[in-house]
Amino acid sequence: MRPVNVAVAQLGPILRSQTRESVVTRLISLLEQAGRAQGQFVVFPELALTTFFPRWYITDDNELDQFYETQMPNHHTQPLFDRAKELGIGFYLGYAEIAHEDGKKHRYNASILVDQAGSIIGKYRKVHLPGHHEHEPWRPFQHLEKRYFESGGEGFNVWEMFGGKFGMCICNDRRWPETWRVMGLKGVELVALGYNTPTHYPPVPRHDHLQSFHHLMPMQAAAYQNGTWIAAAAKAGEEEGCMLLGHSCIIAPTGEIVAMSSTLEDELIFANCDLDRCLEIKDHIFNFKKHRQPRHYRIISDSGIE
Ligand code: CDT
Repeated sequence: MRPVNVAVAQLGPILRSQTRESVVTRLISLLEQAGRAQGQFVVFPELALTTFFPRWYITDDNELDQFYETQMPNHHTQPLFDRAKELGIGFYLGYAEIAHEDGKKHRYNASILVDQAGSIIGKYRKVHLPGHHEHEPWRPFQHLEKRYFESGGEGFNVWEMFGGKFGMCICNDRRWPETWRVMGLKGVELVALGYNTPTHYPPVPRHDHLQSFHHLMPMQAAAYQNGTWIAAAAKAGEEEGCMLLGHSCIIAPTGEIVAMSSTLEDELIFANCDLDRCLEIKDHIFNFKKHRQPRHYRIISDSGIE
């Protein structure tokens, strides 16, 4: 057995006026609660340090920059790293990143894996950016991720943690089978992810009642088809007039939901995830070496849409 006691730390709304200090205080409180329940690894949401700012069309770069981190950890988040290290808890955290690379300024929707010693051991930059690039005033709220972020260039990786292979993705990535299969091919055993999912989808409102289904169904399938645990943390509830989906969850490699949040507020859910249970799938029904037929799958990576 390789058990890891995983806690998903769902966050309720974060208002635009709320400071980083007040948010980090909430994160530390959740971390400490997780520690009291013997949690070893805590998953926080996507863009967990601020409100979900892509809902606004912001034209002033200085104003926009306020939502991003230029360093991690920094003076706001250092107390979270320090407390996690004291408690010996690892964590996943999503945030908006400004990186200066090749003499240029880049913006990413990023996440990190922090080990029990408080060191960043993995970094991921969101690949699948939903929404739109230009201001679309007909929408009740914007979803300007395509404007405010570049798609990450490093793809989907896995890192050694807790004696297993941990992966990361962010929100919209969870809907794409390729996200999971790439990590699956790298032997992933637990994928952490955060999300901000509005329950109203302005382009196709007739799907609004399916938001939870469309959140859970691809992840349950992905867990099963790749033999991995999935720990998914929402930013939930009514945030600045926009309702965000809850249903943070932990999914077993069998595809079964083993824990799910029941509020739209700050809330912890737990599961003792035995990484060895991945073998029930990886060694049998989805034994890739024995059963995959990649020669028939080339169109997926070669071209995209025909
Ligand atoms: N944050 C994020 O990726 N949200 C999207 C909303 C889809 S509609 C633009 C999601 O896939 O949940």
